This record gives sequence, structure tokens and C-alpha cells, in this order.
Amino acid sequence: STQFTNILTSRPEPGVALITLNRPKALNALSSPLMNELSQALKEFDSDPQIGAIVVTGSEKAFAAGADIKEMKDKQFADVIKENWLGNWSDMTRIQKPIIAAVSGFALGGGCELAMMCDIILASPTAKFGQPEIELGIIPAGGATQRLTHAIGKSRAMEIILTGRHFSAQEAEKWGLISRVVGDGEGVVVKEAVEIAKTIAGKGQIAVQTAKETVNAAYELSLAEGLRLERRLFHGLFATQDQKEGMAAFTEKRKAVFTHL
Ligand code: CO8
Repeated sequence: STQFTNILTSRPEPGVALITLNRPKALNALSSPLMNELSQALKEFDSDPQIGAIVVTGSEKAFAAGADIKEMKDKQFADVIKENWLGNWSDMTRIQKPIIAAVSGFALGGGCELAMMCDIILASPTAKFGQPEIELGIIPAGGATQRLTHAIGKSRAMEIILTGRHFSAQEAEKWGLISRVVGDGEGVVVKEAVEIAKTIAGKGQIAVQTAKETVNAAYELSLAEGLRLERRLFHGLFATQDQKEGMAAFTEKRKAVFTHL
């Protein structure tokens, strides 16, 4: 597979891909080269039939401290328009397989937004989230005004985005931004994320990807449209071998062996 310089990739368990952001000297600032590599790795794992779920993590000190400020500071309007700068950030939202963020240390600006593009967020107690863009004279641009507001509500999102203050893993858990705070330290949170990914990878991939699509539709559609999509996709799963196998295994009191067909 492809050689990367700003990220590391591995397969820690059957069915699980692990992507580690790896610019330690810049606290994993999300430079364009890093984001291009992340996009490419995500797409490769998404189309790899051996992989059922993906974990994205950083280091003990930083998940990611945001977009690369040194890269963007001298950019002009004409530059950012013509190169559609950061346009590939939304690539992550088009990945079909579940993505789990394992967050330790700083998840700021684009780093917090990257975590929010994932499907599940786990954090170690040392994680520090925030949207400090206001300190730089800009606003968030990787989705925080929308996704953070949906996740934690208007008043909290306004406070976080307008003051730029950091918030803790415990606050993130209490507010419903993350699933839960896990253990102490990067190693523990990554291990737990890999365990969840392994569990998901053991299910039928068609049902998993359909479930992800349907949950995400809750952010886009009216209730009536969302329920209709859910029902129709549910009906569609009766055309899969995995549905036949899953229900046969239940009645025969054995573990299902999904073939993703
Ligand atoms: N960009 C570039 N370099 C960075 C960044 C960054 N975001 N964050 C840290 N670094 C670098 C520092 O410059 C420093 O490098 P050097 O040693 O060469 O000076 C190194 O990382 C270590 O950083 P510090 O010395 O500052 O470490 P501290 O432990 O003292 O502080 C902090 C850690 C609090 C995380 C601090 O580094 C900080 O505040 N960083 C900036 C955080 C920030 O403002 N992030 C938001 C950036 S704006 C953004 O993300 C917009 C997203 C747009 C997305 C659009 C999608 C379409």
C-alpha cells in the first residue's frame, strides 16, 4: 500500500485499520499534505474488503491542534478560492465504513472538527477540545458551527466558539459530544477504540454501512423523510445473504458468520 509521511497506518486487529496522525513537532497540525494523505488512506481502507472499521488517532499530547496556521497565515482570498483550499476536508464524510476517533491531548479547531466528522468519539481524560479560531480573527470552517451546535446545543456552542475557551473530556462527555471518557492516556483510548472497531468489523458490512448512512441522515432530513429512508433501507436488507444468515444463526442458536453479501 501507499507510503505516507504525515500519517502512519496499520492493521492492529482483523478487520480494523488504524490511522495515526504523525506530525509530532507541530502537534499534528492539519497541513494540506497531511489532509491529502488522510483522505487517501481513508479511501484505500474504505475500498479494502478486509477492513470493516477505521480508527483515527493522534498522539498522547495532541489529536490535532487544528489547521496549519503557518500554512494559512499569508494566504489571499484569490489563493483559497482558486485552489479550493481545504476542500478535501469533507472527504472524510463520504467514507462508508464507520470511523472511530480516539482523542488524547489537544483537539482544537480543525482537530476538534475532524473528530466530529468521525462516527464515534472516545477520549482520554487528558483530552482538551476547543474551537479557538476566534483568537485568530476567523471562524471555524470544518463544520463546528453546525456539528458542535447539533451535538451540544446553541448556548454551549456559542460560548465555546465566541470565547475560544478549551473544554475538557469530562465536559465533552456530559454534553454528549463524545461517547465516553476512557482510561488514562493515549494507549488505553486507542486500545478501546480498536476493540469497538473489531466488534463492528465482525458484523455484516452491508448492515453496518446502512446503519451509518441512516443515522447520519438524522442530521439532514426531516423526521418523516428520515423514517421513510430507514424503513426502505431496512426492507432492502432482506435482499442480502447476511440477513438470511443472521436470522438463521439466531434460530439455530449459533454465532452468525457474515459474508457481506
Ligand atoms: N498550526 C501550525 N503549527 C502549530 C499549530 C497549528 N495549528 N499548533 C501548534 N503548532 C506548533 C507550534 O507552532 C509549535 O511549533 P514551533 O516549536 O516550531 O514553534 C509546536 O506546534 C508546539 O506548539 P506550542 O509550543 O504552542 O505548544 P504548547 O504546548 O505551548 O501549546 C497549544 C499547545 C495550546 C495547542 C498551542 O500550540 C496552540 O494554541 N495552537 C494553535 C491552536 C489553534 O489555534 N488551532 C486552530 C487553528 S485554525 C483552524 O483549525 C481552522 C480550521 C479550518 C478547517 C477548514 C476545513 C474546511
